[in-house]
Amino acid sequence: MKYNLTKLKNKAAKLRQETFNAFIRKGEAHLGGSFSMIEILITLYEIILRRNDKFILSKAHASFPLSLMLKKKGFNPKLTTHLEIDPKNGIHCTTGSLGHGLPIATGMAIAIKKKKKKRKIFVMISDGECQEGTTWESFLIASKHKLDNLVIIIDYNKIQALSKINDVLPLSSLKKKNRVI
Ligand SMILES: Cc1ncc(C[n+]2csc(CCOP(=O)(O)OP(=O)(O)O)c2C)c(N)n1
Ligand SMILES: [Mg+2]
Repeated sequence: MKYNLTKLKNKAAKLRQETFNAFIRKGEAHLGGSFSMIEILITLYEIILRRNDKFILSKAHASFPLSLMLKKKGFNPKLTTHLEIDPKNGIHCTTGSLGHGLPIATGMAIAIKKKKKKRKIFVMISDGECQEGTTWESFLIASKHKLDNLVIIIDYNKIQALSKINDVLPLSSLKKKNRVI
């Protein structure tokens, strides 16, 4: 896999700046959760995703960097906090109410596995969403159905809105829990 790290870093810095400007313009919040996932987004869209793969942003309160990046790629998604389904513009389901993106992605992965299609579903969830029941149900279902076409990325930024994960509800040994599943 060939890539130019300096170019990728520059793209991330530019997207971070554009995200900040858009927040100022629109007067929106959730800057921390948006900034923490920018490098992951750049890596996915520049290196990892193949043509028929789908990416779902479950933590859609932080949708600005995704929408701004999709615009650069020729799509035209709405620039709003929370995402509304718009497949022709790269938004494959409605997300924003936390804990929903992963269950939807899991269902999509089961469907494409049954149809024996080669594509993969990538989904980014937040560490805050790991406190939710729907997330654990999805982990268990993905494991039972051996969903090797589902890639779950957890943005473990240790914050949730204005608090720290460890102060609200710690996720201790997240790695171990996932290994067991
Ligand atoms: C079901 C639900 N409850 C509450 C909210 C309000 N809310 C928006 S962001 C957020 C916490 C964000 O923290 P985290 O989920 O860890 O995402 P991060 O921004 O840190 O990536 C909350 C509680 C919501 N969007 N959905
Ligand atoms: Mg968080």
